[in-house]
Amino acid sequence: MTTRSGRAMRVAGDRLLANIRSLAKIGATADGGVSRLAFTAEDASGRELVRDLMIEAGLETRIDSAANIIGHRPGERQDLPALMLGSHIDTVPNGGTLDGAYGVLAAIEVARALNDHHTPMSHPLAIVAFNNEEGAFGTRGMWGAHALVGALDEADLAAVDDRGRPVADLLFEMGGDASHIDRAVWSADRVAAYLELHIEQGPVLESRNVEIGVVEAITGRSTLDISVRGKASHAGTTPMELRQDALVAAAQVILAVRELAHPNGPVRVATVGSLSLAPNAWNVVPGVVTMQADFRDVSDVAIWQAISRLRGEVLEIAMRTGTAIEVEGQHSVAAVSCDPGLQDVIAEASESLDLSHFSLPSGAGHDAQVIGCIAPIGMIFVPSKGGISHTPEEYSAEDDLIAGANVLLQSVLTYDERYGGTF
Ligand code: HGY
Ligand code: MN
Ligand code: MN
Repeated sequence: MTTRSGRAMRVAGDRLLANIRSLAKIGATADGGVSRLAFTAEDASGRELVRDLMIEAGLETRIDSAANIIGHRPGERQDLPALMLGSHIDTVPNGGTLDGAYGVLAAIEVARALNDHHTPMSHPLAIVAFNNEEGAFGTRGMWGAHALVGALDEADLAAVDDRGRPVADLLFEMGGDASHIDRAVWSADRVAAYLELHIEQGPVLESRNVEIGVVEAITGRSTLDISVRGKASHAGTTPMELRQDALVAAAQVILAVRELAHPNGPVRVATVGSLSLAPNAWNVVPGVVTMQADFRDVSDVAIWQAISRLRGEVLEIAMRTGTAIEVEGQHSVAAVSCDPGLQDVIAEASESLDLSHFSLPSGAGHDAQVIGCIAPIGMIFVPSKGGISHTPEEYSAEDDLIAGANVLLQSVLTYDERYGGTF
């Protein structure tokens, strides 16, 4: 795609990298990671920077009632629905500097490059920084994306986070408004397509020495709340055969969860990633354990099978250990396929930039899979060093980050040229 001056249009790579570094400073941790959890002061500062960058890029910027930050660029055809680009800037605790942030900043850079090169599009552009993708403090993940497609329920809005803070208050502090959450909803006819650029967060592209990932599908996932109730008692005087040790039972549940993943179980991956116990004292037999299990697979049926099998296994563990174990479905997000036409656009854009590309599923969840309820979606990956993510070691080469942003830019231009005349 050439500009009116005939030059091949590219993003301003140095500006993108500088913006990534600036955002990475907000919530920076001592070991090079970032803690910028949704609904925190760090999140609020990061959101301010993103709004400023959207305004600098010439976007008409607003905060919707779900506290999503949305930058609008008008198209030449008012009758066309918007081409939406986005990702998130909130992180996991002590996470990486690129997960989500890269996609938001690259999308803003694409809009700025189009304006710098005085390049109008037929489609309006909507650049979105989705609120609370990581599900901070026990709230639902992809929170802002769920709001945008109208998929939040009363329980989500009435929820209290695991610090005891009502989500409605948290939302208000970020510029949202739970009492008018319906105003955040976009109907399907308003979104032509959604594109998200993201780091792969896995090892596939690096292991194959490929520069661009064309995402075929995004994994489904189910998060379960598991509680184990035994009986706290004196660690010195309670005979082993009389104990109802909640942590011993929980350990068996954790191993059962592990066994439900390949090669022995139906799902691709299974994890118990968070656990708390009470009274959590060295000289007391644990009385209560609460934990969260996460099952993921591109087949929702496989996830359902894993949950069913786990429910059966915890009954046996409870009998064996004299405990009571409850498994409650917390949040599920369905697996979603990426639009074949958008996959072609991304592959062509990569080839036009002489970049190697490879098609793969996403093991991580993304806002894209929720937006997939109302629009065709496409995702572009760049390689993650060592496949590492959600930790301070998360890293992608600068050339790869710039290449991914150029693929996003070219995909936007190709899409607009191909579908801009229709409707
Ligand atoms: O958990 C995930 O896959 C995403 O990073 N929220
Ligand atoms: Mn993440
Ligand atoms: Mn992410």
